[in-house]
Amino acid sequence: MKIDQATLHRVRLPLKHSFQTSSHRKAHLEHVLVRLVDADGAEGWGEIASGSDPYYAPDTTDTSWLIATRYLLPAVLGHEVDHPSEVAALHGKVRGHRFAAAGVDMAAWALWTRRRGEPLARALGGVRDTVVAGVSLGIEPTIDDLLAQVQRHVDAGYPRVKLKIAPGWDVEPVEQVRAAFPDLDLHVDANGAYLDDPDHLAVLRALDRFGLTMIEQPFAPRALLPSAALQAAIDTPVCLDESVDTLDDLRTAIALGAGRVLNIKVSRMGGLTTAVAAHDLARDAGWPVWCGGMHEFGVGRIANVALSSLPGFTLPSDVSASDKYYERDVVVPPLTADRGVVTVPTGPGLGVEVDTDFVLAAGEQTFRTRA
Ligand code: OSB
Ligand code: MG
Repeated sequence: MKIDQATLHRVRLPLKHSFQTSSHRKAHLEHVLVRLVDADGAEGWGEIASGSDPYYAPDTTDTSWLIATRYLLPAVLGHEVDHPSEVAALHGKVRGHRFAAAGVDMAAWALWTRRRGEPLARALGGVRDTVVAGVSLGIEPTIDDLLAQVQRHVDAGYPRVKLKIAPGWDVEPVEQVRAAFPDLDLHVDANGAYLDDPDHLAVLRALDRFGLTMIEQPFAPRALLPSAALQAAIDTPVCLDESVDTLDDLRTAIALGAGRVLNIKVSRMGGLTTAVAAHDLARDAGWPVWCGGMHEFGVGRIANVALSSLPGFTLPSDVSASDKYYERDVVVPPLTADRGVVTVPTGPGLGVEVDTDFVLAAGEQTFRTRA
């Protein structure tokens, strides 16, 4: 296929319930939808799920927009590719900016599979018709508010709940949630907020007694040595998120024993192509994986669902139904979950339609063709 046209659409959606991590609070998301059109007029959509601010990753909505328009799209437009995995090599000189690259990669996969009449999940190597979704819950003003949020999502049937933690909001909320939900599949995510010092290590070790499925990203992204030392000292598996941007990061983490579980985020790793390769590497190392979310809109979340149908995704993914996040979504139909089970689309490409009227009305866009 030859990618002839590209359009970027900046879309802002308010969150139903604002979300706080160890580093920041957000009440809306501002993602960039990527539309690629080939020489035969077929189209594919991807999503650049950068944050508005550089608090999870260095990327932001603005930096991703800049890199996509100035570097990635010009490198891709007008080139003939036989397979979406070739797209990354076309802009291979660009360092970092994986969120932007992920949106382009995803659109190329969506386009290629749609042309072939093949579901995205099957093309990626998916083997499951349904995937299990968990929910990720932010830091709440009080523990009672948190307990109410957990109850709501348990009542909706989600079988796994992840709690954001931060120094000062850790042992106590986890202890109370565990006491109220003794059998729940529960895990915590620190987004790198803990230091390799005695006070923080004591807290992390104290979390070991709650039967958590994992402690996600306790230390800063590059702090793999403290992560390996913690993993050696506790029974709870350590899961890596921000520490693994590339396949080389993953090889290093595995060699060091810096964890035992991998959160694969399509955005963080630069696209579906690398996400599948990370899945393969983790499987060879005996690390179970799951697909993390960036509060994606329907386009990115459908891609996450397709990815989660691969065999190594044995833990629930952050692919909650659209109504967990937003009043309305950018795809039709929106994603639904039945007691936490999401059906993998079987139609060609993403298997859902993008609500183009809504996306076109949503705001800023830029159109590019071959120079
Ligand atoms: O660490 O997984 C994370 C959202 C923003 C930044 C970081 C993270 C998250 C989430 C969202 O946990 C999960 C979801 O999309 O449901
Ligand atoms: Mg995380």
